[in-house]
Amino acid sequence: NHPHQQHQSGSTPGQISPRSQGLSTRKELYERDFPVYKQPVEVGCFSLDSERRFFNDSRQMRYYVEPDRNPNFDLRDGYKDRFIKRDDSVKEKLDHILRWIVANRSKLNSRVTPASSCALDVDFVTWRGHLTKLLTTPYETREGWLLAVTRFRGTLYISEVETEAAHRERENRTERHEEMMYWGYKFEQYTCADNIHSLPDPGGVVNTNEAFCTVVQTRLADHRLLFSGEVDCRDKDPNAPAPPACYVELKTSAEICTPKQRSNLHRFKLLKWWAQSFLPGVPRVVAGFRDHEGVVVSTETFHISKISHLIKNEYNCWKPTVCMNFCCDFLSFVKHVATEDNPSVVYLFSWEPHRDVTYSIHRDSHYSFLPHWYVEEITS
Ligand code: 0WD
Ligand code: CA
Repeated sequence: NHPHQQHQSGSTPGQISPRSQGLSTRKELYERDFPVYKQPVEVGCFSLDSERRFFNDSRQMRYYVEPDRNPNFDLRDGYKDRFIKRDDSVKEKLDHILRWIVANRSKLNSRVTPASSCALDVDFVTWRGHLTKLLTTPYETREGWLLAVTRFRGTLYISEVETEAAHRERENRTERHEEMMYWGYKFEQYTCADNIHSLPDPGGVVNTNEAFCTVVQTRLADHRLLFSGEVDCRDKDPNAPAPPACYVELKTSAEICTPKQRSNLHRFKLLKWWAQSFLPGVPRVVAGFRDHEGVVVSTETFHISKISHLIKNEYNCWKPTVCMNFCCDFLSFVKHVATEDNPSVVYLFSWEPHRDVTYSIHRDSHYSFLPHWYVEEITS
């Protein structure tokens, strides 16, 4: 049962160390041709309302309204008195995606397969944000991750577990950090309208429970993926291309005053922005640049397809192919390791910077994350 022999096509075996049974994250090992990544197709969407209730529709969709050339958005406005913050100690795991699957199962079983093999016709179900973390792993030097995996009816479900370090970070945030987390949502309020005919309402309440999520299907080499990601807004032109091509991702970032700051944006932030939007096929990111007082003084649109050219001039920069090949090899590794098809078994993959990816196996533990209602629904 040597991992080299089981390793599937599309990746070289060198990354798996036989001694540690781990997967290397060294970037040099992933510099090969860009793997096949099929154009992501939106298969559905869902909304979470101001109380975090699930709706199988696009009621929380918002529409992008291009800001002035010289915006003057005060991102601190409303932090004290018009802000309802989602309780981030509540771990929702994959629950919203699973609810979407239950409500839309007929869209997923297109092929005729024996009832026992692959009930969903996909290999992996996860959040887009978890895949973003995988894409950026070969370049990450600060934060590790924990990913719980369960094989159920042939499909591998991947759900993040908060690390000790992330838990401590969350419980010990400074007041400044808490406020800066609000700035991103406030920028959304300045640039998004509720319908194509209305304008943004900066006087309203910011409620971070609300979300619009796209559900996309795609394939990375031989891995069939189904994942969901939160989408900030869409182009309000009714003639804009179909989703996900009409979607717009919004970001805020510190104002750029020196060539060194621009270089750092390219080398570190654009990696995260590219990975997050490339995965679901969102074509552009609009960045609001803010000063130290939290006032947005300019905006800039980054086209995802142009980012790889933008960064080519940077010394020692990240490469999209390394990100995609690492993710692909990690998914192959997961397929080989997580072999027992059992909703209460969790294979816990863990990674810390400068280390290999390792795993441990947990039966009927607090790591189990597929809810009974889901297991029942899919089994029946
Ligand atoms: O419970 C959990 N462990 C997680 C829940 C982990 C990751 C995600 N979620 C779910 C939530 O249901 C949320 O609606 O996150 C959804 C968004 O998922 P995603 O698109 O896969 O996440 P990601 O790409 O990391 O983040 C997209 C946006 C963020 O925007 P910026 O511009 O900052 O990247 O979703 C928000 C945030 O606005 N966001 C979250 N919202 C709710 N819960 C979370 C989170 N844990 N993380 C980011
Ligand atoms: Ca955003």
